[in-house]
Amino acid sequence: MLNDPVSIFQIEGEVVSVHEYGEGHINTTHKVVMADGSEYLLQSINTNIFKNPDELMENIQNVTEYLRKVIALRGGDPSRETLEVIPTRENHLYYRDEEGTCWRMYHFIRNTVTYQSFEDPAIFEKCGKAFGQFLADLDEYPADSLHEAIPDFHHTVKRYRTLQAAIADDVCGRAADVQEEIAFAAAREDRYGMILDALESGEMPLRVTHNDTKVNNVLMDAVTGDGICVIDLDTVMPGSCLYDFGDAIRFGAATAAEDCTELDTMKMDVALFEAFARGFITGTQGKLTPMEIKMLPVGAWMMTMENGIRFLTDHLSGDVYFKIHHSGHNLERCRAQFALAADMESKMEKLVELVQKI
Ligand code: ADP
Ligand code: GN1
Ligand code: MG
Repeated sequence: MLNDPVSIFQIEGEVVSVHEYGEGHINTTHKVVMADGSEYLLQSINTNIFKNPDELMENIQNVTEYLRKVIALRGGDPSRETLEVIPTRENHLYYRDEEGTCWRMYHFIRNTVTYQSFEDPAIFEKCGKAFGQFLADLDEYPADSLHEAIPDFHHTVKRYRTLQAAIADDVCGRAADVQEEIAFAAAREDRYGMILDALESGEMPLRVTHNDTKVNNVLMDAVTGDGICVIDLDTVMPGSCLYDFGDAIRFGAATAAEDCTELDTMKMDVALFEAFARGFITGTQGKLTPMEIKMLPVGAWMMTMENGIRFLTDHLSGDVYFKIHHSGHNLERCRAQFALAADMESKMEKLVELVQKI
């Protein structure tokens, strides 16, 4: 842990507490409380995953600066509706300690909550609106100026190839026990290129997207429930709106947790799907093309399969990517994702009808 954040970052006063915070699988987050009641968010960046923290932080700084202007122009509150990086005393965007750990600090956005799941479609609709609005706000952002923090992040075909390589290597000797999951992924191989093909042929536009729209990556107002601020901007890169829509549905419209072990409880809630879709389409302010709207349900399925494939890959590789809380955790996550994808398949026609109607 950092000894004295005040000596490192441009904040003043006396620290009264620092404690671990949030439920992310990648970075480690702390909330810092000061004697005068002000609060900050201190994060160590996972540099196993984000190999170039300079580029990463440059992306975040540029995107948030841009968003502040857009938010002000549309009459919003830039201090609450986007992240603000607090630089170090030497004016760097992050601090590298003696052990090589990289730390960054943000203003803490108060009076907000993050949800791990939703029951009320009206609140989930607000979450959809926030993610849709995020795309609309970045609609004219110069995509070429973004560094690609993780190349091929949503290249589902390559994600599947990585799984195949992990099966072949079988470094932990776990492949024999997961034949059912391997077969589930293999049976769907011909569909993993659906979004990539549409992007490549130009049928669907490449946009600046968030790419990690797990619903706990939007801060919601504690009183009104409105989606206030989209956070976790590490993976903002060119992509498809289907990735952002899809990942949020995968996590937030599921009837059980991402790692649930009672697989028959893992379904997609159609009412939640519909609410989120309405919010998302509204938030994007007419920017989505008819083809994108039609393919939104495919995005949800693709992101669910992709995460299942990634969890299975990590299980086979010895749990080197996602934080786990117990042995076998990534396999549980994989199974839950595959159960959810199977349920989505059975509802696909209905979902396509729904988004057309919206
Ligand atoms: P990870 O990449 O590990 O998911 P996040 O950046 O999403 O890390 O942060 C983890 C959690 O911390 C979030 O889900 C949210 O609850 C909280 N959080 C992050 N940034 C802020 C902020 N600026 N203000 C208030 N809460 C925040
Ligand atoms: C990670 O950082 P977090 O916990 O919001 C991951 C996502 C996965 C998600 C699965 C950079 O998201 O891609 O969908 O876990 N982020 C990265 O829960 O790999
Ligand atoms: Mg997060």
